[in-house]
Amino acid sequence: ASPDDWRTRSIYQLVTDRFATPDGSSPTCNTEDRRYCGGNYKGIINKLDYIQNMGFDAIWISPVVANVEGNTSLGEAFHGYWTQDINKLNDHFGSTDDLKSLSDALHKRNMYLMVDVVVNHMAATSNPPNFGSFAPFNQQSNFHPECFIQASDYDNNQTAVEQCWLGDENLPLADMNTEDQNVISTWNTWIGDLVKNYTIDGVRIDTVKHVRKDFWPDFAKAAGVYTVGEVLHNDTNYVAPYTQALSAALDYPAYFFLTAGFQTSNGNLSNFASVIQAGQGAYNNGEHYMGSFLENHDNPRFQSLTQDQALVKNAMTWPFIQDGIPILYYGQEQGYAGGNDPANREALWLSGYGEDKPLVQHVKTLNAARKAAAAAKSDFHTSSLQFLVSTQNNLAISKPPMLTLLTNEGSTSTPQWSVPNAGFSANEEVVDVLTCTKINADANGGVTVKGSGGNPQVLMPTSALPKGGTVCPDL
Ligand code: ABC
Ligand code: CA
Repeated sequence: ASPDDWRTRSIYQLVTDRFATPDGSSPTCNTEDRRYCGGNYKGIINKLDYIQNMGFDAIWISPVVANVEGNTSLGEAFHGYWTQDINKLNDHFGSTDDLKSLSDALHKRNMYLMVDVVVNHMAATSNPPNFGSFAPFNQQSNFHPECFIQASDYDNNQTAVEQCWLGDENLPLADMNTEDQNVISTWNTWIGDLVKNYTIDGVRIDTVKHVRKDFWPDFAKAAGVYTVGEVLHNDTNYVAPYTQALSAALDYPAYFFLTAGFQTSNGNLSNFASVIQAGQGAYNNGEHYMGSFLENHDNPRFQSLTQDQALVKNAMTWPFIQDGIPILYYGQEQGYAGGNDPANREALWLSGYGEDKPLVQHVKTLNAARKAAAAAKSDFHTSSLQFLVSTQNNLAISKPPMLTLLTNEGSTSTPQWSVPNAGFSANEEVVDVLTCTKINADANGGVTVKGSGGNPQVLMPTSALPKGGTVCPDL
């Protein structure tokens, strides 16, 4: 599927080992142990209703290829990022047929499959690595000479970031020689075949800033589908060139300012707005096609930063009302609060998959409102949002027919937004889709809104909402 196909989608990111067991059992899963817990492709297939009921129409799964086996200094390769053999699947997650069945099951539901891929390195359990154990890259010359990336390299030595190694002495991530013609053509052939064999719709690419930029366009072309790159950096100017090399990037700059802005009333939402505006100017297609997220498997969950449910709801709202593609990390909807890796990779079965939880409902409404907005206004996805209010504590974000009101004042506050030209028609009836409360715009199409409990509001004209739909069915 192309970037344009993906832009209307909403992605549920899951860790394959931690999402669902094939028989629906609930084995213990102590995240600190860093061991396989038993989730797999069959488990995912059995729980697609749960994902689809929330309104997601795509999933992003863990890397699929064969990894380091057994225990290491950092546990087992349950996350899938420690490649050994790129031509075999990780059989902890199921067989070739199981992965094909997952792809089929998704497509029957008109859902997309995104697979995570790692090109930058292979993982070793000794130093120096036993290069002969890698397949097909079994020669030392397939790799850059060993040197570990130092923390200081990230700011001033891009060559080291690209050609030195991630990992450590105990678990070196042997860095591929992505300047070597044979390595390059092997990777390009491999990605084309992988996408074809499993009918993959999109690719999330790991460690993108660790490979020279001009490696990526040919790789993306060989993939032939939407490619979204992980460029772990907080600066839009650093991330921007990668949005030329791939379809788009994960919106890490937004992530850093989103979490900082909403985790306390001392956060600064106007700084957050500035970063989004910078992205609208700097990225290849503005913020369109960027992967927008509040949580992922590498960072502490938002609820490990604050438990204030109003702040949580505000921050969670952002990915669903903006220009890019929303991504929700599994477990966020169940209120999971794990801190840094590995604590943020909890087994979802321990939650019971309750669909009546407040944040499950929140996500469901947001996905449905996004769909309704696109159905009501044909340029919803192609238009670029505008900040009509941007102060330290409040934002009003216009993406017609939606006007989203966010605040970081917290659950004990009574937020207020005054938006003189909100873009509605004179006196138009609008509804906050999160509470189904109606108000009327003023004679200039503006609104003055007094909220409660520090909650966000997502206002849409009543006329833009289908009667009997998921959003406020009783209007
Ligand atoms: C293991 C342990 C962890 C331990 C780590 C050192 O080793 O589990 O507890 O902290 C996989 C596994 C991990 C495992 C690693 C290493 O392999 O999932 O559990 O961690 O064995 C991707 C994936 C990630 C994956 C890999 C490796 C790469 O999403 O899941 O990890 O295939 C760097 C890379 C980034 C990578 C990330 C984990 O490490 O760039 O691609 N993610 C700075 C650097 C970043 C760096 C980050 C974390 O630190 O600039 O490049 O990411 O080390 C902002 C700045 C940023 C700064 C952040 C922290 O602050 O703008 O630049 O990031 O303000
Ligand atoms: Ca590299």
